[in-house]
Amino acid sequence: MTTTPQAARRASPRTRRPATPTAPDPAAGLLPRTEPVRLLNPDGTLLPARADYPEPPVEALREMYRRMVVGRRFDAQATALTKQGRLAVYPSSRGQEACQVGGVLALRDDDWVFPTYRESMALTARGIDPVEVLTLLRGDWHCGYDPAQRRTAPQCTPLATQCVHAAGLAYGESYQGRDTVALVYIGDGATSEGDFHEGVNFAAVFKAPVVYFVQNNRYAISVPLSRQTAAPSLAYKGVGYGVPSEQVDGNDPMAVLAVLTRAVEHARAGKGPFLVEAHTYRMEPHTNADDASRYRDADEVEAWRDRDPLTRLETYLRGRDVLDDAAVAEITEQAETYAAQLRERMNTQPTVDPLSLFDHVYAEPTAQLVEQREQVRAELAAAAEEDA
Ligand SMILES: Cc1ncc(C[n+]2csc(CCOP(=O)(O)OP(=O)(O)O)c2C)c(N)n1
Ligand SMILES: [Mg+2]
Repeated sequence: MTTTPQAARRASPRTRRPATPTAPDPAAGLLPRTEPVRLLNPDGTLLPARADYPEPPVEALREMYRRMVVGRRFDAQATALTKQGRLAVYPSSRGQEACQVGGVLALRDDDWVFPTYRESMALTARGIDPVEVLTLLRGDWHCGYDPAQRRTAPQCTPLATQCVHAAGLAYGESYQGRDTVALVYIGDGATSEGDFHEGVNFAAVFKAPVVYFVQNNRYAISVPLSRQTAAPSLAYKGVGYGVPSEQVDGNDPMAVLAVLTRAVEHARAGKGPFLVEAHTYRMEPHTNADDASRYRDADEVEAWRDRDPLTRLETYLRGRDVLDDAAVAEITEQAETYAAQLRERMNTQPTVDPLSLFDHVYAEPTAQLVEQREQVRAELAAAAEEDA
């Protein structure tokens, strides 16, 4: 016997039609938390433990503190060297120590770093000779260290181009079966550049193991964040490319290390790129050649002084009994020695062969380059003859 639909409805009047199943939101896993991850309060006290970001080992945090102290001293010394005419220009990262050092500590030695002009401190924290780091800013040579040997790209001045380089390198590494991760340092302003979007998109499509680490220090020279983007935060730029992201308090060293460690693990596990935005602040002008008082209030700078990443970590480590006055004095002394040696070595003027300018531009020099090199050689020879 067949039953009509009407008869069936009459037979069970209380039966409800099943709700249309809603598909899970494919973007849900990609969005950052609405609040930046924070593990330490600005006064150095510990926040309640969280399962998603466990506290890094205390020995790692102590080493992070040491490198931050030495890094800050290096930074002050480099700024002083510009005043003595020993450096052409220096972009300070004072205030950004947690990011500078945290990015490096989250990596293995055989991972790659793609820095900008602001990452001198990160490079010294990676163990690169500070004189070699400052070679570019002294104007002697494009890069003072061997990028292949140090697994560290030359510091990049054209904004965001390193995003594309890193995507290519990381893809190449994974293509060859290696589990290398590339970490890209990039500023808030540079996330408006096409190369940022192209790099992130390529890395996402080809699952390249890259961590894009945005140091949002609130300014791109004089342009404040409010004129840079209308996005809820820069971390949200990941979702459009299918890249998971996170925001972190960039002045909380513990949180920066925890978040970057997880981001690096994600990339290394073959899950593709990860985007981290660190909220921090550039305490000094853009470079020694900039006057920041023309575009920001002293009150604003003062307010950020209370969120200093060094005192925050120091207070925490003292509370854990892994740092005391004697240990702080020893680390401070190490930093002073580091700065004194740098000062001394930077007082020696390097001899640079002007013709070396033409080396390494291309693997095989072009005809034009050979011609230009010959022109410079002839001019130098003529000048030497005049002097004789
Ligand atoms: C392609 C390109 N455009 C413009 C510049 C000039 N420039 C140098 S630094 C800078 C600001 C970058 O700001 P941000 O990305 O926030 O990095 P920060 O300097 O704050 O670390 C600009 C516009 C450049 N170097 N490259
Ligand atoms: Mg900036």
